[in-house]
Amino acid sequence: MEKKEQLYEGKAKKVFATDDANLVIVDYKDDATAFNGEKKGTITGKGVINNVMSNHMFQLLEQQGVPTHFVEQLSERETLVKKVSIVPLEVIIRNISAGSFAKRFGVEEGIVFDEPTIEFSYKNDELGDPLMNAYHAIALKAATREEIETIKAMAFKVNEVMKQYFDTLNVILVDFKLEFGKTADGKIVLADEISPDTCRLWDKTTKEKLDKDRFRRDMGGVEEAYQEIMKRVMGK
Ligand code: U5P
Repeated sequence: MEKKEQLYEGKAKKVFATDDANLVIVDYKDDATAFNGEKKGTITGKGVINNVMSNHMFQLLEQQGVPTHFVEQLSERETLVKKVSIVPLEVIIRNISAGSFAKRFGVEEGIVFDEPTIEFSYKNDELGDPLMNAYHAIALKAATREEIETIKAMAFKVNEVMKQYFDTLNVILVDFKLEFGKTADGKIVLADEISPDTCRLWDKTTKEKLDKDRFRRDMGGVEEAYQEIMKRVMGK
């Protein structure tokens, strides 16, 4: 598969065209940002970890019946994926209070919910990804009602698969963000990435944070946390 011109550069990834119009190559960077790009830094080795871990998660989810954009890992940092148009929604599932939920509702972190929650934010950097509900998404033509129902069902399914999987690694899946894409034939598939950048992952025994909150909150031990998750996921 030939890597052609760069189509897009985001905060953590670059996307390149290939000689197949339906496939693109994602190239993961070590660049890290938080708070809508206000905080910038580098997490050495993050690109490799996020690439390998995302591909592992996407393959696990495919086995469990969740369609994803994943095609084939090409190198440590590069993966061939289906070309999709990204649905401009960030879909966040929470099992335990943390982050913006704890702040918005004035509660402490660590409250275990009886049921997972779902929320959407509008993918728009200029506006700071504002929170939105399904009606707003339909009004803005971000997605149709049917697409939103598909996305919701897929997101809860992803949660069930991932919660069980991380439990076997002695990790609690606190919350995470998903993005979905539409293929050329209009099918909704899971896209973007699943990594310590996009999930809150706590050690089950010590409750130690093993995710990007260590970078966001200047807690130190950022690289070590990413490596620890990689070790548990890949067994190395
Ligand atoms: N999250 C992202 N990207 C964002 C915002 C949030 O991946 O731009 C993820 C966080 O890593 C966390 C979840 O797992 O979504 C909820 O974040 P927050 O709304 O509590 O900040």
